[in-house]
Amino acid sequence: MRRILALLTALALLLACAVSLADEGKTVYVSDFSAGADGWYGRGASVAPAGGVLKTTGRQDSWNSPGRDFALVPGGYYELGVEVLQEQLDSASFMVSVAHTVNGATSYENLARGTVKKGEWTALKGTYTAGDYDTFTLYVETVGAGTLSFSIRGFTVTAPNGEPAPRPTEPPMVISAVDSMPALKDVYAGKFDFGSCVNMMQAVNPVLMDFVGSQFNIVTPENELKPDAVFDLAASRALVTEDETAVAVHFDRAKPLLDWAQANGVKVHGHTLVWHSQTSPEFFREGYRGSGKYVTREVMLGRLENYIKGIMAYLDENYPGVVVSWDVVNEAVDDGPGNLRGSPWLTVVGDDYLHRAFELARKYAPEGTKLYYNDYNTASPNKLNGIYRLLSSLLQEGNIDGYGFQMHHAVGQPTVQQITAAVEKIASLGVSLRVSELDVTCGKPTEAAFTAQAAFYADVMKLILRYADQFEAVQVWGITDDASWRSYAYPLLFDKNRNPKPAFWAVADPDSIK
Ligand code: 9MR
Repeated sequence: MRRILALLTALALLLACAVSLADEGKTVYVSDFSAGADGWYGRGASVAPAGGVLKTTGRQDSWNSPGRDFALVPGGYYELGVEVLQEQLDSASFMVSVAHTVNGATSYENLARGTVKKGEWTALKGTYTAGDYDTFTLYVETVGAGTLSFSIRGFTVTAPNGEPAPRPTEPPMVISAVDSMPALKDVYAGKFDFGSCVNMMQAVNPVLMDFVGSQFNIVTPENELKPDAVFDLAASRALVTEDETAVAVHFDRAKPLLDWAQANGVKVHGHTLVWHSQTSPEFFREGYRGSGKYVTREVMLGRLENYIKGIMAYLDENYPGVVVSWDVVNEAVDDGPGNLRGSPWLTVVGDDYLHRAFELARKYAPEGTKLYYNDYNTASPNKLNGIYRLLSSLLQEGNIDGYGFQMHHAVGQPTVQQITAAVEKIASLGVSLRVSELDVTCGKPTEAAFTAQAAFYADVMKLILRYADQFEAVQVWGITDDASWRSYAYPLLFDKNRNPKPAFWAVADPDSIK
């Protein structure tokens, strides 16, 4: 039905809008702005048509743009063209992008790119094969240059192969078992929390989030509390003229999930305050300039303090009690001999940077917040020894509460015996434990692969249950197979239609698998 409606609307659009059908019926849409905005509107900006041109002003962010809704046909192949003019910068990069929605969830793709020199009308051209979405909004945005005003003219959408045909109808999506499934949060209630990671695009999909709430009682923002999402480079640069240690933070990407968690009484695990990866290189440099020298240890510790303080203060004020635990430092041990891995933190602060991070997290986190060190490949012997040494040293200062085993595994790799040895060794330190990022790849989606995957999940859960007194949470790293960072190997508990896989039933009842 959705596709028939899309096709009918596409045909109606063909007949109704300012279309040049003269060239053999192949142009789907032309906007010359001669008769007004022609359905274009401002996305976080103001748009005004005049003399065949649409001018966009009042932008605050790079996505602020002129946009228009199009009834594209899923599966249809289109060519896009537009001319862009800007008169403020020597040159600026632009993109034509599409925002599409399916079941209320919006996602984005960039379709054409180009550099526009000051005062020169420049053509951007691209192609797009429309995906299987309910709605499509095409828009023209800058890459950075958030406040730049610009004009567009001659926006065209062409179907060079003739009128695009709708994709053959696929069987409707079946969500069969949801009502009759046990909830993992209930299965493990009283032992440990059970959760998943959730990203921003998922957090704004109410249907999906109802499902998340039905299964899980703790969520980790997949990327939205990482330093590259939270550290506000432009605002920090503005502050740093007064004080080299000043840091500005923002939570634009994390807010949808935090709002949902707060409204639904679901706990949040924060990931991550300090990491060698996904941290702006400018964070470590004078004036927050890429060309600046590394700051001194003292300045960097001041920045670390202000960063952690800013995060904790914002969350405590706006989401009191929601974030119950943090990965204070992520993945600091190398994969070789188990020493501290090279990172700007190590270079600029020195080898006590983890100790200082935990000290500051303890100082500013609300009382009762659990502070974790989080890492992967714990079952590899050298790394296990390195992690053990690090935890022992952090424990001497008393600011760490626990260890997070990421557990990104494949069926049988590592072996359950190796994982058991790792859990035993870390558990012997007496710290809290969590499985922070559990997934188990299984190769192709065959019955045999899913059965082997289920058996491995069951073994891991049996192990965790033996240490249930120490484990505070088990969290899978993703909701459905298609949304996993390793979607190519089907690592999670639910398929793309949210149907439970054998792995789900194994986790829900590990003893059912002998
Ligand atoms: O799942 C995350 C993926 O969306 C990101 O692109 C990636 C970028 O680093 O990070 C993934 O999550 C990682 C987590 O933050 C730390 N442990 C490994 C996870 C998988 O790569």
